[in-house]
Amino acid sequence: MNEPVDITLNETRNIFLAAKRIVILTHERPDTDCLGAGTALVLAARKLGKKAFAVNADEIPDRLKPAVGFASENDACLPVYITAEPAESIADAVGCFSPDLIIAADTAELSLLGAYASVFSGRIGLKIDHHPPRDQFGAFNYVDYNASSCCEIIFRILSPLGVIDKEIASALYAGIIADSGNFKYPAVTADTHLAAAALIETGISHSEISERLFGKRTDKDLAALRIALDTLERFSCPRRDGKEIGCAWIFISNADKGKYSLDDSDLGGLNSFARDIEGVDVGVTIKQATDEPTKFKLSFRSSKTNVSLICEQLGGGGHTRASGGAVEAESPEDAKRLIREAIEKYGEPIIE
Ligand SMILES: [Mn+2]
Repeated sequence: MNEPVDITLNETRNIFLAAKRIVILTHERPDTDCLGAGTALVLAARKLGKKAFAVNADEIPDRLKPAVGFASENDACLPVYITAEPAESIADAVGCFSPDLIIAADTAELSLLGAYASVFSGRIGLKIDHHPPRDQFGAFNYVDYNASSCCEIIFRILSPLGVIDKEIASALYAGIIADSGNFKYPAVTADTHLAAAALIETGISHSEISERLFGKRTDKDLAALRIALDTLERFSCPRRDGKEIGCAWIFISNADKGKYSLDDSDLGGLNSFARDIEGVDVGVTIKQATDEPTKFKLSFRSSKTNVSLICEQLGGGGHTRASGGAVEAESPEDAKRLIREAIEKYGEPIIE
C-alpha cells in the first residue's frame, strides 16, 4: 500500500460518493458514537443507490440498539450491522460482497477493530475519526480531533448531499449527544449545536433519544453505582509539573462483576464517575479484565490534566480529557501503584 494520505472534508465526501459497494467498520466494544456513524453511513449510502453494510467484532449492547435506529431496518436484503461473527465468516462475507471502498469510522487504530483487525489490515480505503491520529491506517484519512464526535464529522460529510432523513438524523444525534456528554464537554462548539439543530429539524424525537441514552437507571446501572461508591478512593498526587492534583478511582473486580451479573458493557456509564466529583481533576475507572485477572483496564477522565499522555505510556491513548489504557499487575494494589506513578511521571496540564 502507498503512504497514507490526509485529505480534506470535500475529498472525503467525493471518495464516499464515488464508491458503489461500501463496508463500514467501527471499533470493538461499540459505543453510541461509532454505531451512530456506522448506521448513518450505511443508510446514506443505500439512499444514494449504493450497496453498503457495517460490521462490528462485538455484540451491540441492547440499550444502544434503538438509539442507532435498529428498530427500523429499512433494507430487507441486508441488516445495517453484522456483529460478533467469527473473523473467517466476515472475511468470506466481505469477499463475496467485493466492496470498492472500506471505511473505518471512530476507530483510532487498527487494533481497535478487535478480532477483525487482521481481516481488514491494509484494505481500508478511508479512515474517518475524531481521535488524535495515532495510526493513519487508511489509504486516505480524514481526522479532526477537535470534533465532538465522529457523528458530527459524518454530519458534515452527509449534510450537503441532502440525504439526512429522520433515521439517519436519529443515529447521528445519538452519537453526538453521547460523545459530547449531552453538549457538556469542551469539544462542543457552535458547529456542534448547529449540526444538532439541523438534525432536530428533520423531525427526530430528540428527547426520546436522550431519554433512552441517559434517562432511566436500570437495576444493572444501580449495581454498577453501588460498586463505584463502595470502591471509590480519593487522593492527591503530584503531577509532572509539581502541582498537586485531586485524583480518584473506582475499582471493578471480577468478583463484583460476578456478584451482580454485570459485564463490561454494563459499566460504560461509570467512566466519568470519579472525575465528576468536586475537587477531582483526574478520575480513573479500573476494571479487572474478565479473562485475564492480572490485567487491569483503565479509563481516565480529567478536567485539566492531559490524560492521553499518561495513557500512551500505558499502552493506550485517546483524547486529552478522555483516554484508556491497561496495566499488568499481580494485585489491585500493584495496579493502583502503577497508575499513581504514571500520573506523577507523565501527567501534564492541558494547554489550550
Ligand atoms: Mn467517538
